Amino acid sequence: MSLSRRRLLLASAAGLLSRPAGLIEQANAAKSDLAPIVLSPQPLDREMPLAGFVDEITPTDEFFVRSHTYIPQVKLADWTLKIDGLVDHPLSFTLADLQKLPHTELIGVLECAGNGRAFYEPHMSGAQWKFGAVGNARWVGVRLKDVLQKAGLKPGATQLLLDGADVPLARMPDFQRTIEVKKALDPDTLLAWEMNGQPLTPEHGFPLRVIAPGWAGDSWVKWLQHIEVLDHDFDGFWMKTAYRHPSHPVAPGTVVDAKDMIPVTDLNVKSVIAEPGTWVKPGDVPVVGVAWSNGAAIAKVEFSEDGGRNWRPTKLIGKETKYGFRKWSYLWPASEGKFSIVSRATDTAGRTQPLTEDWNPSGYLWNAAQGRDVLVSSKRPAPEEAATPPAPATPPDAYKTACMSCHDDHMMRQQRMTRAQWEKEMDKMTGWGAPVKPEDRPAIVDYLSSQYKP
Ligand SMILES: Nc1nc2c(c(=O)[nH]1)N[C@H]1C(S)=C(S)[C@@H](COP(=O)(O)O)O[C@H]1N2
Ligand SMILES: [Mo]
Repeated sequence: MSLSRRRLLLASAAGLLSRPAGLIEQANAAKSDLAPIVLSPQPLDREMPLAGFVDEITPTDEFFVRSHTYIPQVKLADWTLKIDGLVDHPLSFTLADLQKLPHTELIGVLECAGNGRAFYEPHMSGAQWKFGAVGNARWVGVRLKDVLQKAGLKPGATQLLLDGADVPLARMPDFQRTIEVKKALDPDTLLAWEMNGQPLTPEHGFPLRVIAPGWAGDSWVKWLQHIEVLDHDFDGFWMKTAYRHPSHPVAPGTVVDAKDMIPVTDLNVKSVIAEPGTWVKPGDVPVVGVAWSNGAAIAKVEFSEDGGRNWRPTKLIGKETKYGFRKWSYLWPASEGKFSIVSRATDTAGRTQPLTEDWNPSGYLWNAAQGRDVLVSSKRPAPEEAATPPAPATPPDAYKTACMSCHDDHMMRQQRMTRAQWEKEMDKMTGWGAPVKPEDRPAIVDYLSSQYKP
């Protein structure tokens, strides 16, 4: 469905269609708003633009994609799910075997732990996600608990090691994650083969992925092919080092001791304004958006036109689902001027979005209420003169072999790091097998820290 059509349906459903002509004009002006934002084409990291938040269920082709390595093309005929380790019966399932178990459907938000990383100061390395590394889908599959029951957990089982069919680049550690047996036995934790009524696409984990509702995306393992039941914590890179955040607030820029870092699990309460975009005509302007939390229902969403000084109640619309997006709307009497519009959600567990975010070293779980500029004017603003970017410096030849064998310039262009941060990144990447000759390293770091600085 086209964006303009979606907007009209939405506005009329919400009883907001007071100025249809203006709405159509504005919708047409903003059609390009729906193009996905590609942070990195290979490995694919793609974010949903703000206009995508008009939907309660995110269409699959607009849904963000986050992959640490290249997307594997799994052939169903060659694929099985193996379960072994601390189980009574090690088993191997085909997709048809799994589909004989009772099916469950769940509507749930998948959000990357790094969503909002771009807003942290000081900046840190990693994909510079803004708002759209999150979506809400209808997932169908089996309960993980039913699958585990067939295999039989042995006493002492504490963790499930989950591995997908993706293969790491160079010496980068394989993406392997664990979840506690307690989360695995939760009746809402699924192994899903369907997203929004269709088989999973390769990007989203065909043929099978983990659905860990209420938890950040790093636990939602894609292309799942192996579950090993363990009686201990797993110390692979993606558990022991990555996806951890401080157990207590730290000053921005702090190097946090490993013993004070805990795994990222639950999502934070959060909301986003889908509409209006950057320009609207004065009048009663329909403001719409979504809110979500970690499985606690949304109690209220408030709206501010002045950067969070004064708040107005909004109306919760659509359907309440435990783990899904909750839509909300507000009819904003907007007069001419420039505004900083913000929304703030509160869940039924009493959590509210903060106005400022506590910093953490990897930039996880941003949920501060985030203001955004909108111009209210009866005249369409002249398109902004795109500033001519300075001609890029010529990278040293070694940069191409060292960095561009796995990455793409897109990844670099997002980064805004100090020389010390680039040195640290070089240590990590050479450790993972980036082909860097020691004598070439200073020139590469010179280039990176002069081109991609704070
Ligand atoms: N096997 C595997 N599973 C994975 C990943 C991955 O790189 N490999 N990325 C994870 C992360 S960090 C996120 S945020 C989600 C993204 O899911 P999506 O691409 O379907 O939106 O998948 C998770 N599952
Ligand atoms: Mo993620």
